[in-house]
Amino acid sequence: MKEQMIDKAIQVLDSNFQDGGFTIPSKGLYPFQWKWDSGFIALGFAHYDISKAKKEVETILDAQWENGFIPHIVFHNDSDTYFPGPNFHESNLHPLASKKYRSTGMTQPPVFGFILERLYEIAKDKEDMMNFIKKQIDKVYENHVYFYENRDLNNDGLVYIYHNWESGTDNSPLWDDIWETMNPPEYTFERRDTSHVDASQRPSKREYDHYLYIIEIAKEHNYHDAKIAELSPFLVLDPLFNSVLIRSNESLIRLYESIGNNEEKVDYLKQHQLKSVQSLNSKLFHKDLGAYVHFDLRNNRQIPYICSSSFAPLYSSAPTRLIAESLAKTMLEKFGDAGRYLCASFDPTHEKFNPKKYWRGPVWINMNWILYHGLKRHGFYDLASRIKSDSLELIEKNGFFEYFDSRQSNPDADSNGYGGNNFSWTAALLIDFLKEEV
Ligand code: 9WN
Repeated sequence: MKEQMIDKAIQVLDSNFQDGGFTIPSKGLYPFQWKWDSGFIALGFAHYDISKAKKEVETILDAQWENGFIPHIVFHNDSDTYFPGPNFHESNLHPLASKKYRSTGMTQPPVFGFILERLYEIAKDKEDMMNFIKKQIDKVYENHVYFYENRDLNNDGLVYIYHNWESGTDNSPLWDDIWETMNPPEYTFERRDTSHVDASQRPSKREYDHYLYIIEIAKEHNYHDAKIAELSPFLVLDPLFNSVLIRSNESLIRLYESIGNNEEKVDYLKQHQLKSVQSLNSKLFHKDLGAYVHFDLRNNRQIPYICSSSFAPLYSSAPTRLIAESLAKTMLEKFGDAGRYLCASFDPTHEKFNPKKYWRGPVWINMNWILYHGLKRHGFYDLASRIKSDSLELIEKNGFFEYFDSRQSNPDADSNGYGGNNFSWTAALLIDFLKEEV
């Protein structure tokens, strides 16, 4: 069974790999290269085709801007199956944008620090992988410097995101209260996603109006960071984004230390790391909820909802023993009742929970991978192995979907699999889960 699943996953990945040296997340629905997808996809390749793994990382990092920024989508081709595409985003408005690739002017969680380290663990030829890492690591470091120098508004080590697409958890109920503070125009545009996926599993038209409006504001100011910080109606501290940054800092520090001769960079990372960890715990941990929460900087208020991102700091060194215990307890009590697969993307006990709609409830395999490693790191082995076996069961029973219904007996559909099918990171992380001993 294990070998069969791995073979199927390899087929998914290989058929999504493109001639340009990058992998699309899913045919039709997502026809370009996405930043955090790319990192997870590289892990899958690394177990059976190391050159594709390296190519994937090399290609996305090649799209880095002169200021260290790495965009969330790189438009390698002219596909018209996705909206909004390159002509809407107009990354060339920014004076330091890549001249080689068209892209968006927003980013996604900075996964590449820990991805490089995991690639090293997986690689059989360590020397060859270390040579590759030596060539790429400064780009990842420059990306972290970009965040700390441009997006750390309060100089406390926490960096903001200015768009829900930067969070990776695009239409989470977390953002509903922010949408209420805005009144964007009703844009006329042709959605492409709903011709690939049932509309009941995707964001609404009105939600898209909000998404586009934030980009329009950023574009009016040529994607200038300081202007975005001043004017964007969406400005949020996200525990997932920040803990991924912290976790990637850890990896960069370890890798630079083993490479040697990089003291200045290591010092820079260590100093910022200290602040980031302290602020994550003091500003984003919500004691009464027993979870990390998001903070809305624009409206100066906490967003007091629990979602899968609330537990992501477990993947980093940030949580103290007490915080880690409290996170595991909340996850088990609210998200882990019998009859439910772990881990729903939004609090299943909350009225805003929707088991079928995108980030408003379904289980996502990349989040499960982060949570699995986080729980294990902090010694919660039972919960960790439940997340792993739930992930494998969901994929085995339903296929390589983008997201899954967390209800074990699902009254609404024959399959628990939703969104895009033959989805790359689902396949890649299944391989990494099954080959974990490496
Ligand atoms: C917008 C590619 C991406 C993921 C995101 C996921 C979804 C895009 C969309 O697909 O977002 O970036 O059009 O819905 O939410 O996490 O990286 O797989």
